Amino acid sequence: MTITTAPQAYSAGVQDYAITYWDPSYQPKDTDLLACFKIVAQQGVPRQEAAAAVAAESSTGTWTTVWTDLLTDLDHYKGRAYRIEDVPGDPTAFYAFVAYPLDLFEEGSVVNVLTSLVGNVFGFKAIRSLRLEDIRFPLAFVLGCGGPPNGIVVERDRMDKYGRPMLGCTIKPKLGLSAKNYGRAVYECLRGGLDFTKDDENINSQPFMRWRDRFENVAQAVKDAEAETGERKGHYLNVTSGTVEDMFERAEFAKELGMRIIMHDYLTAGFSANTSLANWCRKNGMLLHIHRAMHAVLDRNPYHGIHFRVLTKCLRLSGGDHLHSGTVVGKLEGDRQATLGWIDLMRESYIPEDRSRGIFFDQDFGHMPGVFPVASGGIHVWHIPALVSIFGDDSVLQFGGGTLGHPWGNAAGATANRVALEASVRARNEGVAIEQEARSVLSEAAAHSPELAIAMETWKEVKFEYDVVDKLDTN
Ligand code: RUB
Ligand code: CA
Repeated sequence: MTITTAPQAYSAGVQDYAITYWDPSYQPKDTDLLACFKIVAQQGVPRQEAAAAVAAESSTGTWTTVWTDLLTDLDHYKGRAYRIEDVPGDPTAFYAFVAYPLDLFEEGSVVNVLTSLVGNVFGFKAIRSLRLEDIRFPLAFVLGCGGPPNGIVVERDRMDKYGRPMLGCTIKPKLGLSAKNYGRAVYECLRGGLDFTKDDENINSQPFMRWRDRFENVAQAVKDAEAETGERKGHYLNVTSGTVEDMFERAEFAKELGMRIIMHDYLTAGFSANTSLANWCRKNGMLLHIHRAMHAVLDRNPYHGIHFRVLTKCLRLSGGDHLHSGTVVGKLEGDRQATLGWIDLMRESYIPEDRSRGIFFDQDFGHMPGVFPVASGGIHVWHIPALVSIFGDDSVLQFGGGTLGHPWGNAAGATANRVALEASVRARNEGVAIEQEARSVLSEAAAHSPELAIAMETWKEVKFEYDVVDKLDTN
């Protein structure tokens, strides 16, 4: 590193970004943090200049050259746009790859990485639109992050559940139930065969059900259902609050009640709160469920924002044991190949570049534990064979309406899901192509389960077949 103290080489002027920040000869180092942006430049702005401007504004640069550049080793600290690629099927946009030296970022802070990479640069006038498609976090950065407080293997032992996906349910209606009725709904779902129930993302501590009352009634329901079934059960108590002090007070109380798992809305509450809570969970032996409310604001527009695969990586580094991943088949958006890509990013320790799944870089998570993907949103018994085949065993399948909408009530809805799940897993283990054979697998199981038969009848016409807005870029 050379630092020039005499600024004799300086001449003032508007930054010609490409001169300093475009370097196609650069070979990224293993320790560099790499990013891929999808850029649509304003008319007349050359691609290299736009890519270099993004590299500059997200690292060391500003709109003009500054004499203090000569007081630092700019060549070491600057981000470099090192490659430009066409976007398949779209002549208006291009991918720009940028390499950042690791010492631009505070160790262990995804907050700091995001403030640089998706900070001011998104408002740049010379750019029509910008999307952060992927980040390669170097292993050196990964190892400085806490990651999931427990991870998949530890959670299976805690919950004493193996060889199948786990089953959950979001209690509905989303808002308005009193604490006592809420506890009753939880108990019915858990005794009927679910492993988990869940607070909805917007349940915090409203006037109709203050958090302490909810926690007490839910704790009783969990204990009663465990006693009745002889199985371990959990309810994700949402500790998200308007302040982090309140969040920790709620987390402490959940622990005092002997609860196994709590929940956090990581995007609305923010990454700093999330990492602090994950660290608390790790110290206190609590599992942490993560909801992604607000993600579609950031990730759904193919030309703007942050792709969900980036939000997935950031959450794994920040910490969480479960993360909502979409369902592919349910009521909410999720392209199949892209979803397979980000569920690999949640669970695997090494994920190679795979453009057919939208993965732009090899990603090494080292020994960092994996996160359970959570499939949730408009799913019901008919979807179970497809869900088992898409998500595999290390997942949580959650049916809100698809449990509580059962004409015979919550417990019957839960039983229908449990029977359908176990039948699907058994058929898969026997070598049946369960996605193609869904109808026969479920019908055979329903012959011995009136709860499943009624569920199949109730939701036989409910499908969510719409065009995907955020498709992978292909020709
Ligand atoms: C599901 C639900 C979840 C959404 C979140 O309820 O309330 O919050 O699935 O979406 P239901 P995602 O099962 O009744 O549709 O998991 O895609 O983030
Ligand atoms: Ca919800």
